[in-house]
Amino acid sequence: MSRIVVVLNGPNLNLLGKREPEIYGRETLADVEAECRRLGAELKLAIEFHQSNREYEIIDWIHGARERAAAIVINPAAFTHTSVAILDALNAFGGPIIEVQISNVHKREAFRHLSFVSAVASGVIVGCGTEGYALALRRIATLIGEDKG
Ligand code: CA2
Repeated sequence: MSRIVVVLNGPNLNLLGKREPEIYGRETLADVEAECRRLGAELKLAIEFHQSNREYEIIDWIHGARERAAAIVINPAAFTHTSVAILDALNAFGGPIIEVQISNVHKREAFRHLSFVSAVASGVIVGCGTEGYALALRRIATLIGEDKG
């Protein structure tokens, strides 16, 4: 059984740690990727990590995960609140999906309270900072079970 986990990041998350640290913290996306790879090795998960500012690229990575990856971790960033296209792509993926929101979107503007992605997610991690990615990987390891070699 596949232990590939595709970790997807939406628009502007390339700026993580470089602006608005009071909302998103001081870790950069490279720090987040390094921690996902470190924890992935511990949990015997093969991490594929991507970020894009383009909706179609995120959709293509979701399609590429079908029948190949065990799970998807996704922070769609602003596309969370707008993208039926990403929801439709995720609906065609068979495995578990964990949505991560770095900030507590429910404490923020009303337009951030709606997530199209939550409708298809197995779990949602909100407001735990960049630690949310590690929590998501641990949840996936629980859902897919241990590596029996
Ligand atoms: O809290 C989250 O994870 C968000 O997905 C982040 C998005 C925002 O649009 C969502 O409502 C909630 C924004 C990502 C942009 O990240 C930046 C990081 C540093 C500086 C500027 C933007």
